[in-house]
Amino acid sequence: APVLVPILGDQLTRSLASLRGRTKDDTVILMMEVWDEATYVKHHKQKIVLIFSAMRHFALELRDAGWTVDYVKLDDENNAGSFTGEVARAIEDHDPRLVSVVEAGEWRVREDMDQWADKFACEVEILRDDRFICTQSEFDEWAEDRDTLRMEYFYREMRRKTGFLMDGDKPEGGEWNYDSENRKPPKDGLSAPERPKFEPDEITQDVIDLVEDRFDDHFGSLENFRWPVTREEAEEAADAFFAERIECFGPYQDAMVAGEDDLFHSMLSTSINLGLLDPLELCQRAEKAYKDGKAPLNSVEGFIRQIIGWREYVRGFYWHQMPHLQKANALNAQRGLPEFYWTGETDMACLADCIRSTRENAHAHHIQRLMVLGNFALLAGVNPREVQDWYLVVYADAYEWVELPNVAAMILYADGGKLASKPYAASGNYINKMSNYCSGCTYSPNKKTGEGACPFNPLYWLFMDRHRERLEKNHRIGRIYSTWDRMDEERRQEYLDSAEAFLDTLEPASKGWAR
Ligand code: FAD
Ligand code: DLZ
Ligand code: SF4
Repeated sequence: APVLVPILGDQLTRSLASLRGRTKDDTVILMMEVWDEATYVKHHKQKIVLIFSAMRHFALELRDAGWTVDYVKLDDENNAGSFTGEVARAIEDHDPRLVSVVEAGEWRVREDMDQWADKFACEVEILRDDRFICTQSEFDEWAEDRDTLRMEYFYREMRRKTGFLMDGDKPEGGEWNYDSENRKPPKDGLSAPERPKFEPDEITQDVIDLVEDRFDDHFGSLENFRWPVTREEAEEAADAFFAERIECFGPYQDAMVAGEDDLFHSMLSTSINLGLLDPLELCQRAEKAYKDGKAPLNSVEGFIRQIIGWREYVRGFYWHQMPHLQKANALNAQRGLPEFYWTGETDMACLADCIRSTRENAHAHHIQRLMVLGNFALLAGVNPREVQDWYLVVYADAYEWVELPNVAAMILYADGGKLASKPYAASGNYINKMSNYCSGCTYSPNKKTGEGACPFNPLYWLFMDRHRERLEKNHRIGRIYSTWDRMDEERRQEYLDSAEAFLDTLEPASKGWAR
């Protein structure tokens, strides 16, 4: 009897723990396109194409290398529609002596997986996903006894653990973090070299047809599908980043330019999360670019921090805070998600551009997700569940373990400040400084209230006023209230009225776009 190795859609690497040490004539690999996964939220069409196409390519690669792969397509006649149903069917077909699987990235799936040992009449082993460098017990130990969890201190531990950019026990260059050098506003006409784009091959085209047929009512356009779907393509995308964009990655990390959808970002998250690229290898390449004098320390440190810092940290945080993180709503935000998040129909130029990119590319870069889309949802008091669903649907790199901490804790402060030391609330001034959006907007960032005022301005003060009791005590934000208190009563009222008048114009989403 063979060993059955189920490989999930975001576990597409030959160095997966469940394949290590297995022999080809003694193993059946199971890969399954299942309806449950494709619809637990109504994912962006490109996200489904990406995952199915990458799965199909990976299955071929495994077969070419001599592995036996049982690949279940979405439309296969007997497809049971769920991971558990398909594993049960494969156990009947192959009569394995053992099911060996790598733990799922998401709570929902891991709960099901934890039942397998009881459900199935054969042994089941669930292996740790060692594509991540920090184990959960390591994270939990670090988090224990801390009221607040800060990425920065966790990150230093990961620097020590991996040895990246370490000079003995000191950080390279003397500082752990060079973010202060990474806030350059975009110069006029800032543009970046175009990233490699991968035209759909026959396999991808088949999946595109399937998705157009079966997921027609899902959000997003398929026209622009150019994501890497194999390790080879992903490597090419990484090569281009290290050759052409990493130098400016740091300085312009927070910049936004209308129509420039990628700027100097790596655009590698989809490939890393699928398993096509190894995060540690990318950090090694970044460090080498610095050592070879091809990229400045602030760029390289910033890139490495995103990966061994933020990426590892949010994963640890997710498992540490689940399942209650899903329901957290510390600021008691109750508004429905505005319809324009789905349609892009808003006269706020910054939001319109970020939503356009989201629809066309299933991507928006970090500062767009954080300071435009996220900041608006925070200030407008949109309820966390709907914002979570939106982010999980619309981005091709979105899995709950990475999406949820970023949305609930980072942008919405729904965890009450365990992850972020203060809410990332900002007025129009910030967006105006870091982008060229405002010059093409019907609103003016310099106008504070009344007609033509940038809505972020009054919303900012409404938010601060509403949450005064909680935020006044926060030493990073409390000072802002002296500015508020110095305004005369009438001025404060103008802000609040202006904000309420704007909020009254928001239409909540008209149909079930997400579920
Ligand atoms: P780069 O800017 O080139 O960064 C390099 C890599 O660092 C990324 O590929 C990613 O792997 C990692 N990284 C950077 N920031 C983060 C972060 N905050 N959390 C985790 N990893 C990070 N990233 C996802 O992969 N999936 C998501 O569902 C997701 N949802 C997000 C939601 C919100 C509200 C915010 C603010 C951020 C979210 N991020 C998410 C993080 C980040 O925006 C994306 O990883 C990034 O935009 C991907 O593009 P890139 O590969 O060009 O990133
Ligand atoms: C996101 C996704 C989708 C849309 N479809 C599938 C699928 O049909 N088969 C599969 O193996 N994986 C899919 N995925 C990715 C899974 O949701 C992902 O592996 C989970 O995060 C596991 O926790
Ligand atoms: Fe966005 Fe306000 Fe600038 Fe318009 S004026 S682009 S709404 S920040």
